Amino acid sequence: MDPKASSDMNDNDNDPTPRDNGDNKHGTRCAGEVAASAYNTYCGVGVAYNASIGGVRMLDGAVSDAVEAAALSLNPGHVDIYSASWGPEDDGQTVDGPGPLATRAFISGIVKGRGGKGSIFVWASGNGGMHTDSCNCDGYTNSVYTLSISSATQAGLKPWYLEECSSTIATTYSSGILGRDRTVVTVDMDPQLRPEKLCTTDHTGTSASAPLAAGMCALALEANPNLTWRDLQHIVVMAANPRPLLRESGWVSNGAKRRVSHKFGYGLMDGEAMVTLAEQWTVVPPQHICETPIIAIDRPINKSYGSELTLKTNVSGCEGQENEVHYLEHVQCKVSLSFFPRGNLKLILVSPSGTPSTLLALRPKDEVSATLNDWPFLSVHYWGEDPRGEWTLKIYNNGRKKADTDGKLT
Ligand SMILES: [Ca+2]
Ligand SMILES: [Ca+2]
Ligand SMILES: [Ca+2]
Repeated sequence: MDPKASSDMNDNDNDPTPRDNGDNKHGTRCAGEVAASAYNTYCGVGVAYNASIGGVRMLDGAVSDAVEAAALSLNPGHVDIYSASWGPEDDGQTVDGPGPLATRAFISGIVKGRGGKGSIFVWASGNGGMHTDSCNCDGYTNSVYTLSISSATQAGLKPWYLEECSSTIATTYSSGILGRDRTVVTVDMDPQLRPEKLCTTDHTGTSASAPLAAGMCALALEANPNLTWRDLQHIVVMAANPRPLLRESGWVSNGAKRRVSHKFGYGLMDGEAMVTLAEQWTVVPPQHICETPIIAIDRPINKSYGSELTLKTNVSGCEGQENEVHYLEHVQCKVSLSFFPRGNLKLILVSPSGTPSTLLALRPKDEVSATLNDWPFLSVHYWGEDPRGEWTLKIYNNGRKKADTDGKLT
């Protein structure tokens, strides 16, 4: 346990030991997956047992933008990887993300963390599958700066809690159907330190997947500490293995001939493949950001069921300029619109290579709100593609709920 990677934002002290109310074991369980010591006689071993680990107590009290920002920027010269298994409500009707301070914490971590190589933020993609939630409506996991991690059952299938979206980069195993599929073995919290209560065989959900990913990222950094935050994302993409997960539908081959899925990203993370790649990795050139001209012409979104609105735009990839993009990593599509109910809408972006990516899937429970305000939908599905050519955005009104008035794409 590393005090320099620890803090208690709820009680404003240095000791993050949880308050024992029977419910505050989540962080301890996640920590055990990453760094439980080798050769211990209690539970399984942590993925990265040479890593030191700290805890940030922040969710056992009022959570503000400032608290989140402080947690995400804790000692960024010392902490390499931040693993987060929390976020907005998974109720299938929320569109919410980091506030201004947390956003600055992410950017500051990317720019200044790890001596300028960039902090690694690993994020659970969310457990709202039962409420048809979309992880692209969660601004933390939908962020370019986070590695968003999904879950697969031990059989390589989609678990009931999984949220599908285009910002998920890869997957690790976790729980599935209770009683049939296994759950994750890890350290548990017992304030009395009773040996028979120090372990659990019941850690579940994408919360249990993100720490496994964080552990594998730690192994890659152990093999090669020079990796930047983008190198690590490249390594995750290249080392991910779709084969164990191919029984699930929805895989497409993108323009770089890499299979990708809205359920699992590029596939099951493979620690050995990541370490092998890390050992021989050449650091990628600086990130180029190319913005296409904003299309700011209002267009109606027809209220009738099955209506469809198509926009096309030609993209140069800033060819010939200093910020020319030779191959794609993250694609953000910022959308402002109003339509009620918002959950009726499905947004699909198609790249010049013909790769379709669902930016927003139908969310039947999202029938309380009507607007998206410059929401930066992220797709990682175009990784390695040439940006140049015609991009198509399609907006479908395919929800079952009746819309009374036309909406508007702005
Ligand atoms: Ca404390
Ligand atoms: Ca969610
Ligand atoms: Ca992300």
